[in-house]
Amino acid sequence: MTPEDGIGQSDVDAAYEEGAASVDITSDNDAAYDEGVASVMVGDANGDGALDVLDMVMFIEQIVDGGTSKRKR
Ligand SMILES: [Ca+2]
Repeated sequence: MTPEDGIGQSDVDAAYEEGAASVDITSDNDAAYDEGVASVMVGDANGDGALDVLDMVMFIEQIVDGGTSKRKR
């Protein structure tokens, strides 16, 4: 079948792929997620980029201290 306007399925497919790629918001999700996490990672007390029991220990120590070790006065 020859389309009257000269646009075949391959053209439509190519245009679709191009359009899909231009609006693909999932391709950089990991990077965006990591960036977001890094910006709000207030729980990462020891700054190693991970939230784990070591951070809890640091928080507990700060609580036991009354938080004085974190204040600069
Ligand atoms: Ca940590």
